[in-house]
Amino acid sequence: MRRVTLTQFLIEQQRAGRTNPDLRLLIEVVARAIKAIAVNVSKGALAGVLGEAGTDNVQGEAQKKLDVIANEILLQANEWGGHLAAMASEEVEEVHQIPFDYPKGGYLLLFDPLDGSSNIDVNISVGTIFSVLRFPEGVKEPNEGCFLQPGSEQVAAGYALYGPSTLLVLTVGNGVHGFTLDREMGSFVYTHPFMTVPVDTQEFAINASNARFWEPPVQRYVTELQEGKTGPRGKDFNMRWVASMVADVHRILTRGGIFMYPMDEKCRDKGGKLRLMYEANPMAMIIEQAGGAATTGRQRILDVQPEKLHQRVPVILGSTSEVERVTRYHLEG
Ligand code: AFP
Repeated sequence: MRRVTLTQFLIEQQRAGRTNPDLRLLIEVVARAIKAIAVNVSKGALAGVLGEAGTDNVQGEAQKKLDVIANEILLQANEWGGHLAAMASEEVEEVHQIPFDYPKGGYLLLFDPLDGSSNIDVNISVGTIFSVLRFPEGVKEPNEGCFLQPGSEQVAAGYALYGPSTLLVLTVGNGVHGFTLDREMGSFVYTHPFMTVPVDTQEFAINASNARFWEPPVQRYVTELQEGKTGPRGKDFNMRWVASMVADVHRILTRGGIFMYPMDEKCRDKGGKLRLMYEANPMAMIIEQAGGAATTGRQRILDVQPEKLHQRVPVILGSTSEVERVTRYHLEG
């Protein structure tokens, strides 16, 4: 069987007019950074990378050493190539400017360097999520305003899953494609062409410890799932919750299901739990490109007009019929 690497895949996408040299370079550089993060994640205690860094990020959450390392790897890898105008990271409050000695390019890169990092110390899968936007024309100095584009404007989105194998899942607006890292060769191999969210599902993912804080539509929906064969759905459902969004979303891409971090009374004052620009938007683009749906419960995620770089939103995504049902419950209520 012909082994297609990420590089070959991207060149073929470019020949077909779906990417250009700058976007190709951007994705290749992100993939290279992901390989470096994978090395650190897999070494764990041997490299002394577990545990707290002793600092808080912009969200006031304790940073893990690997949060800081992954962030540095992504920033440094992407500064010099000339393809970016600026970057934004979950771990950095302000826009990260490209240093003066490097040329600037036409794209903006946003990322959550290590999603699910509370799972690092217990050796459970974590991930990296990224989103690519165009740098608006006519703007001289990149600022926060340049980033405040709805998710529908993304030109590419992807994630890396550091699990038993390291996977890179990517969309440039032409379906969702998965690559597995061949550790010996050091290259990503095209292993999952045109991934689609299976339509039929019997699995849901939600942090059920928040049940008493949920809004009535989510209470209603989850209760119906739990009632299984004896309830209105007439079939049993199973529940999974990894608490690494990347791992939960990847499972849904592979075998279907619905993922919810809905609005609840605990996170209402923040607007939700997950971040719009570098968690919800890229995952929503991937899920839609794979034939699924993604809403806040009240609105398509990709239509949300961002107001702040580190804005949070409720997230409901996965198999279309399930997402539509729970969204309908919100709109009816
Ligand atoms: P951390 O990166 O702080 O571990 O947060 C992970 C996350 O943003 C997302 O990946 C999970 O789905 C969600 O939070 C888990 O939240 P709970 O800890 O409330 O279950």
